Amino acid sequence: NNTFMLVFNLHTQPFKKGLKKKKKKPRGGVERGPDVIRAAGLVEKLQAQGCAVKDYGNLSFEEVVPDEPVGRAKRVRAVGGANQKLAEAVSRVKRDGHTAVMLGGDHSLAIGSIHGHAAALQSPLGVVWVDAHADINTPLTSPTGNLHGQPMSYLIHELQSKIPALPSFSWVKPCVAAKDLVYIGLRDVDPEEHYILKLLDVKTFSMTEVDRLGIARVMEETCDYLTAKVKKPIHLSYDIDAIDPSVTPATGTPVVGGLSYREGVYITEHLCQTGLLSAVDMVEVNPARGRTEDEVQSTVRTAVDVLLGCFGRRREGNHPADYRMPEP
Ligand code: 4U7
Ligand code: MN
Ligand code: MN
Ligand code: MN
Repeated sequence: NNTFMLVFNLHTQPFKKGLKKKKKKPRGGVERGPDVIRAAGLVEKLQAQGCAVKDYGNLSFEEVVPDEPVGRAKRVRAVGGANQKLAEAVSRVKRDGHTAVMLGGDHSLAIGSIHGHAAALQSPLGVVWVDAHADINTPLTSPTGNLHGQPMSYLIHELQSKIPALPSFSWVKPCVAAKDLVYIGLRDVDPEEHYILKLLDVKTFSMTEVDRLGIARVMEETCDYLTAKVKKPIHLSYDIDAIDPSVTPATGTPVVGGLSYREGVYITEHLCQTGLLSAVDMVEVNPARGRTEDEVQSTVRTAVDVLLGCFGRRREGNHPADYRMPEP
């Protein structure tokens, strides 16, 4: 297994004002996700299972001040600029033939991550979006103005006529066809997003379908659907809030009724064995949102296990191909 890994950090949400006053020791926000995932031993564990890993460290971005809202959309210039930088970095790593892993940070990093991935390929890519949310609001439909609820809208060809011009977003070109996108785990979809999903006939496996079909059938159908005509490289964008908050509570927008730990890991085991997994985002791990250290650890360990599953870890066990039993 000769996987090369890229670890990036992108945070696009500011510290909440007042956090420092309320809590004696501010624990940081979603921008601390990558460091707690590293501290849980991600790189070492991947190496132990035979992956060649390179940690590129955190990408750094300049503060953009002032970054006044554009309509309702918040922090547009910072997020646009940061994603442009991320996209270039991801492209470089993909052109070198490696698998890219992006650690967030919030889900707005998928704009640069998927854009950079697509730009490096000669052919279209398939996107598997594992999330409680659809993250397909346009800047004009978004009820919150938060860009982490909008990334897919900028990337889908079919939505381009609905996207207004935004500062620092002119480089973003749509690069995913609506038919090449599959959602898994949905259970908190805004009415405007639901309209978009129906309008574009996007393939969705909400928690209702996970309940009805079981995760094994969901994954078979996901892969059959994406590879029906050609085997496309897969971009997995994994929001930790897809998993139930009883397991992964340390995240910004937890929603009850999510995937179990086992379902969450099964998704990655299945995608790994297709051999098509080409890039992975792991986003929305936010240590500041855990109420106890146990809550943080449970969230972070689950995120690590999800990533290990992407790179060959099996629950039945693993052994190196060249293993020899000791002779007496
Ligand atoms: B996440 C929301 F309105 N839909 O657009 C929005 F409910 O990356 C939530 O999936 C988005 O965590 C959640 O702000 C973004 C809201
Ligand atoms: Mn998300
Ligand atoms: Mn989400
Ligand atoms: Mn969120």
